Amino acid sequence: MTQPRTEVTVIGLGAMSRALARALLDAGHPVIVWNRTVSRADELVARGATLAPTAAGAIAATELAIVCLLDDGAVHEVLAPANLDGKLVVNLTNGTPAQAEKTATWALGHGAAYLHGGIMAVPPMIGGPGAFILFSGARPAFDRAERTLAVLGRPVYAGEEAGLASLQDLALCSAMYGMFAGAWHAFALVGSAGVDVEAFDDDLLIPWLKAMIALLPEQAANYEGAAYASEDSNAAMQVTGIENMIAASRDQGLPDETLGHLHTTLHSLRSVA
Ligand code: FVH
Repeated sequence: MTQPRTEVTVIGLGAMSRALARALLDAGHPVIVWNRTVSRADELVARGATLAPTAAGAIAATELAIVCLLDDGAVHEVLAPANLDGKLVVNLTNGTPAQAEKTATWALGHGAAYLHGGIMAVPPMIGGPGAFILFSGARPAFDRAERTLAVLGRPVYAGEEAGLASLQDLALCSAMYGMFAGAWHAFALVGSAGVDVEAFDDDLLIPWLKAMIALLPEQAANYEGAAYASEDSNAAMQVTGIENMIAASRDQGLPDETLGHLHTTLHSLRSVA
């Protein structure tokens, strides 16, 4: 006999929460939704979700509430009037570890179990094989919800401290934005000389980045501070290369801020070597 699927409340219906609600509905979960802008629920109601008139009402309707709003301020504003006693609140709103710890303490103080999450996916990836979600908080709370949360993406337990998921989420996003910032700068550099940016991306940049990713395990194993150099790629040589990148950017009339911090960190590494 098939088990009935857990009822889930989804608070917030931005691009991400709508994707979360859709994945839950597709997996057969009854879903109660609430959003400040009511019209954003239309598509989900048409798919079978129930729209609650208030956030407090949506939270009262089920044992498990997933909250995914713009920021920590919105979370507190929306949850303040709700009765959290006996609920499991899973907060997937991006924020700092300190905010997660504070919200966890607040939710536990109101009788709820609490998990904080970091979604490592963009909305179209939700429910697909590439998505994973970091969770931190009490292990029994994670175990209780894991099967339902797995519908959204691969659940990864990050530890008991509520801030650990956010810490790793922000670290992963920092690495991602570092890569994107470098790529955007590279597009600007070659584009400024009339090189076909799409061909550059396909033929050169993507294979180059894939090859460089293979160096990360060695860098992680030898990580000692904020930068990395080796016998094969010493710091002084890297500083010279970065100075050339900065000079070329200036010659092409482009900003070079994304390179400045690399120059500073590698320069300091050279001075301690
Ligand atoms: N979308 C993405 O690519 C990323 C992927 C990784 C995880 N993030 C985080 O997910 C959170 C929500 O992001 P989102 O993409 O859904 O964001 P929006 O589409 O801008 O929707 C924002 C929702 O928050 C509601 N909201 C904002 N302020 C308030 C408030 N003061 N009171 C009540 N609700 C508020 C907003 O409501 P409305 O504007 O529709 O009325 C949306 O429901 C976020 O933490 C990302 O970092 C997404």
